[in-house]
Amino acid sequence: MKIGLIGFWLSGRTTLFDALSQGHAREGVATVPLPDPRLEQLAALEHAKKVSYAALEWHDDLPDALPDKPDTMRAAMAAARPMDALVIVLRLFDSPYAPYHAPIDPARDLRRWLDEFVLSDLQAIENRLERLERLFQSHKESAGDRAEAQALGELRVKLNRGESLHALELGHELEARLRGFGFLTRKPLVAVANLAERVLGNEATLPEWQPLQQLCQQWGIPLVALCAPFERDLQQLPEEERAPFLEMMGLSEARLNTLLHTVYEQLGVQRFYTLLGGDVRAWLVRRGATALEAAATIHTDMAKGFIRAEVCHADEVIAAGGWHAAHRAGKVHLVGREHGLRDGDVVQIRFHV
Ligand SMILES: Nc1nc2c(ncn2[C@@H]2O[C@H](COP(=O)(O)OP(=O)(O)OP(=O)(O)O)[C@@H](O)[C@H]2O)c(=O)[nH]1
Ligand SMILES: [Mg+2]
Repeated sequence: MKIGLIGFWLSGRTTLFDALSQGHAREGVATVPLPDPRLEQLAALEHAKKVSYAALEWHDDLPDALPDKPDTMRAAMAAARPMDALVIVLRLFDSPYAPYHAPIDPARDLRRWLDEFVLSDLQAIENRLERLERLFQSHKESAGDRAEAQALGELRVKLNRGESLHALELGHELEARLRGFGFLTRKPLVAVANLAERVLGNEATLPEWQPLQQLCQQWGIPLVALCAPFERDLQQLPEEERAPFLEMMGLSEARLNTLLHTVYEQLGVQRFYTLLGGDVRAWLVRRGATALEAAATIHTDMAKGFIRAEVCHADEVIAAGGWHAAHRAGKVHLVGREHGLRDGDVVQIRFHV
């Protein structure tokens, strides 16, 4: 899944991206594994030869955007559409190099992005409705076109009222038709307040914090505070030195992990695990996915030849001391294709080819 970093010029996007990618990036794109202690425990119990984390694809290749240059904003919106989620980096540190809009005001910046999302989506809706209108005039439309026009009309009303389209349930068919638009106001969003290092951990005392937090709450956008250069430096330390370093700063966890976790939560996905031939692996599926969807994620042949799946939650596998032990303890269940998986299930597909 693609995660796009957006932010105004010099907000610290690339520094954050460097912290995420740790130098393993190509042309502003990096595959970043999701931290997963359960996977590591499973791997240890199964004596895995290979451990494969579920990963997200982070993008720092969206064009630079300046709030007072509409064409740069439009270009950024166009590049953001294909993303599955957007992380909006907001400057909350003072910098002599950031010449745009002098006082620091992350709430203003976030509002500016949200306004742009609304405008951009409205424009896309107008364009599509115009085209549909022409189709209706020539009486060549299908029932689906009619339903789409109606749905788009409703979306337009909501956007004009300044409401987000987040919570909107459209039904399977419409959802599929509208997916191609990549509506920005429907995307999972996470706001990042990029702080100066000296206020890290005390961000709530900043005068800019309250209005930002309020705006985020109003829009249902989770907010993560971090200092991008600090996180980048932290990642460069050997793993065993990170915890003491964080402690010294009065922090319990790397904020980068908080960000990864928050993005994961917003994506509407869940994890499942496979233990195949010494490769212990985490996969992502949509939240509430069935055993058959899990099979299809692994391999189309597994879905085609699906017979049954063996399922046991990773925590139970770990508690039992491994997959075979979980079997012996009667913890592994045999389920059919429609069985809904839980976040963290270990899944073994039985199939014929
Ligand atoms: N004090 C401070 N400086 C930061 C922070 N994050 C980034 N910087 C500095 O701000 C400058 C810009 O950072 P970048 O990460 O390149 O910002 P960007 O958003 O990618 O900028 P563009 O790609 O040019 O739009 C660099 O000099 C960073 O070292 C921060 O949290 N605190
Ligand atoms: Mg950059």
